[in-house]
Amino acid sequence: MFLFLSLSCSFHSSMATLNLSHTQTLSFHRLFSNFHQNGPTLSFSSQPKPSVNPRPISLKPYNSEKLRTCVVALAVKNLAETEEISPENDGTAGELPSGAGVYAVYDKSGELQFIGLSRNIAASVSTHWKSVPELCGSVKAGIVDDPNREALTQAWKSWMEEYIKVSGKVPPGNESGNATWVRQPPRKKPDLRLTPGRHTQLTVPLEDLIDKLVKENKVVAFIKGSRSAPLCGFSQRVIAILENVGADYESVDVLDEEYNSGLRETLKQYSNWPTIPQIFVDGELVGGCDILTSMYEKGELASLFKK
Ligand SMILES: *[C@@H]1O[C@H](CO)[C@@H](O)[C@H](O)[C@H]1NC(C)=O
Ligand SMILES: *[C@@H]1O[C@H](CO)[C@@H](O)[C@H](O)[C@H]1NC(C)=O
Ligand SMILES: CC(=O)N[C@H]1CO[C@H](CO)[C@@H](O)[C@@H]1O
Repeated sequence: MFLFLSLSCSFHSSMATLNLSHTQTLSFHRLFSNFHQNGPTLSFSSQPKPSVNPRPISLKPYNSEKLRTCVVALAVKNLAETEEISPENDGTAGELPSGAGVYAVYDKSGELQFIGLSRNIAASVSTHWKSVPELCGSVKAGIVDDPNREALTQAWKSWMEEYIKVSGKVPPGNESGNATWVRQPPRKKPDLRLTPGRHTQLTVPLEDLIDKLVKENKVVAFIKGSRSAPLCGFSQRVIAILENVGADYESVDVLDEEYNSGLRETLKQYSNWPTIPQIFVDGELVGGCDILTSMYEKGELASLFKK
């Protein structure tokens, strides 16, 4: 684990911050240039076994940026140590985290097929389960706590390296030109706003605006946060489900105090429902996350969302 991460950290810096022998550094760079060109199957048999000598670690010159990257990678357990989860048939049920991070999909015979990177692991996995069920058996997920682009890439690379190191090859789904797993990011509509802004005096009550909005749009999800970045687990789940069933829906951020000021409380009165998220279809409240989830699991949503 340690050696592995130190390799992955030093890879990013031409001035290696950790003391690696020349051969190790070289073979590592070769590994990665091969990997990026998607060259022939990688083989490590001729490489010398790195001598594990974790001490002393030379961290000079001190560079907080690099150090941070290393620490972030450490936050995700390595692939071998990560617990395997077997989602239900649709790939959505249970323990899968809806946060950002890295995930690995194994087929039913336990072969790793794909290592992916996602802002919403649960949503990505359920997409795979839907599009290529025959290749999906179980999944490992590593949440990245501070999911900036660099940290996510770092986590993805560390799993990739680990897999390549052990198996000598890139996961089949990550081979170049393989479009089985990577598809276009879902089209993102903007979230709807109830008002032109906090500074404008409303001429009609907020309740009327809500009423108009849910009646003029087939499916409306009132959530915390935006559809591209839901801010609570329930909202995330609702979005994941709506995306998964391919619903053409509108989203409204109840926490947007600039454009939807007062919405959170007014909505609860309007619908007589105490919690957010709330999903409306044809102007009627369907319910919140639990109800939507249960309808989704019973396969009742497709007909509900149909015209
Ligand atoms: C790196 O480690 C080797 C032995 O592991 C040692 O001989 C060498 O002096 C070290 N180099 C640096 C720059 O610390
Ligand atoms: C892509 O990868 C999957 C395995 O994840 C494999 O079954 C499929 O045949 C590959 N497709 C191509 C075009 O290589
Ligand atoms: C070689 C390679 O990295 N292929 C793909 C593996 O999966 C990631 C994540 O989706 C893609 O970005 C890579 O292109």
